[in-house]
Amino acid sequence: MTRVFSGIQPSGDLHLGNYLGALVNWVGMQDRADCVYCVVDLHAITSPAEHDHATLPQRTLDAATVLLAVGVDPERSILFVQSHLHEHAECTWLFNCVAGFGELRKMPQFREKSEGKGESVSVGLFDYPVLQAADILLYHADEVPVGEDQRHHIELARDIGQRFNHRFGDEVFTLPKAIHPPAAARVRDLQEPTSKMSKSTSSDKGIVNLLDDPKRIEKKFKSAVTDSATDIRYDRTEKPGVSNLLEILSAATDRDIPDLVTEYDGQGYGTFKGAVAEAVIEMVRPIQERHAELASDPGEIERLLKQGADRAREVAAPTLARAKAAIGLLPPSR
Ligand code: ATP
Ligand code: LTN
Repeated sequence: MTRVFSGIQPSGDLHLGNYLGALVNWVGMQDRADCVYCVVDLHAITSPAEHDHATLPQRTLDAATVLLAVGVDPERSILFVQSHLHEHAECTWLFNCVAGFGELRKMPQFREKSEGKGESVSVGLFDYPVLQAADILLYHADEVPVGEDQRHHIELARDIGQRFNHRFGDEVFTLPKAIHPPAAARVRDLQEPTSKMSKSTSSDKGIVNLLDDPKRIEKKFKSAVTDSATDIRYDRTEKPGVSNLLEILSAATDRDIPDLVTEYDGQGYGTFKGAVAEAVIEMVRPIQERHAELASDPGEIERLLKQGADRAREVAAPTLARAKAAIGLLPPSR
């Protein structure tokens, strides 16, 4: 069966973009693949701006709770916290000796995040993609569902796996490929519909969090930026606000955009925005209910994460052992 691996950082509330662009896909893939999903807390400590050590444990638990609430099924899939397995950090060290300084320096995410930081930028931030390669390769993942921005990281994982196999023989690693969501799965900021909805750059009014209460969701959609015309049609360039709302409504109701245009054109923006709000509220309602139930019992989440880590280790530990032997490390005597 196809093996899928993906990870998400435990950084802040998850929003509608994360849900429609990534998590819906994670949940759907469980029907056709053997899925491994990870809250990547070791990645979260690579940049000082995002690393708040006081809140990280709770955010890690919160991220796992949201993943369960949206439908990651801990019976069918493996859900765990990255730092609960030492194998990820250890495999990163092996890969550090295979990855090149030059290829890491060129990674677009590193260039962006290190810009203007001079010499103070951490080695961890530089090494971020190598840790990500370890995440993926330890599980023999065939497919990695991620946003377009992660394309270079997945290519690097492939290159590292291929180089390792080539240099040390013994086909230790499976070479993964990235699976990108369709272009339509890009949710825009409600206030600035030409930019993506993003937890680091969107204002509170521009972003809909999965756990926002219905009143708040309604208010945000009612004040979404549209344009000065009144017609409802799909046109990304001329009508980015209306087009974004049409895409959200289409995703929330599972209806085609032309069908929605036929129904709402002529009814005015107020009615249309109200319909989008209502559809999103209905879509997140079961998630919020399930979240409230789960959050009332954090002990149970921790138990599920321990079970996930135990199952993850059954896959990762033998892979790491093979990699260590292949690279020439003497196994300890038993
Ligand atoms: P940041 O603001 O730090 O970039 P983010 O809100 O964009 O964060 P990430 O943690 O980078 O979210 O992404 C988690 C997942 O959600 C990724 O797979 C990413 O492609 C997806 N994602 C994030 N924002 C959107 C969006 N607006 N539309 C569709 N998918 C998104
Ligand atoms: N860098 C990714 C998160 C991530 C990941 C992974 C995704 C860490 N390890 C392994 C897929 C596979 C991000 O920022 N979205």
